[in-house]
Amino acid sequence: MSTEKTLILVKPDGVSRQLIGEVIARVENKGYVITALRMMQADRALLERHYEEHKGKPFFEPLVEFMMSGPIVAMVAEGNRVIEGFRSLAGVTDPTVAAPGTIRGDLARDQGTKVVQNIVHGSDSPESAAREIEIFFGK
Ligand code: D4T
Repeated sequence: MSTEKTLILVKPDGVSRQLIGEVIARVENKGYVITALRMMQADRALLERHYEEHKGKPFFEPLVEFMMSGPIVAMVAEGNRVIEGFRSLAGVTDPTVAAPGTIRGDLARDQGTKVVQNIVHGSDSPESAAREIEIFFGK
């Protein structure tokens, strides 16, 4: 049985706040294995593909601008049920109410910006993970 994969992003707020190591440590301490990793400056075309489900929503343009505002780190983590497991480590989207103990709950808060700045992204299904890993790492 092959183990599951997920795409994790450390967003520009996480990189600028020097939380790359903190995010990686939480993923590795949980027991997942990081099998690919790259730091990059994402461009609009890549982000529009990544966030295509949000096209047309009021936060779409601020989201793309925010994600282009500085470097990001993309990684693939592997392990049984890693998709669900990383989303649990990350906490809910809104950092104000994300549970203490989670990445967003411990490390992020509402900054009063048009888009939520919440340190990390994690794929939400096996289909999204496959699609997103291809966007950031190719086939
Ligand atoms: P990502 O995709 O970044 O892991 O975050 P989530 O899975 O938790 O959230 P999402 O895809 O629904 O949203 C993507 C991105 O948009 C921001 N956002 C989202 C926002 O600023 N306002 C909103 O109302 C929503 C739903 C936060 C994450």
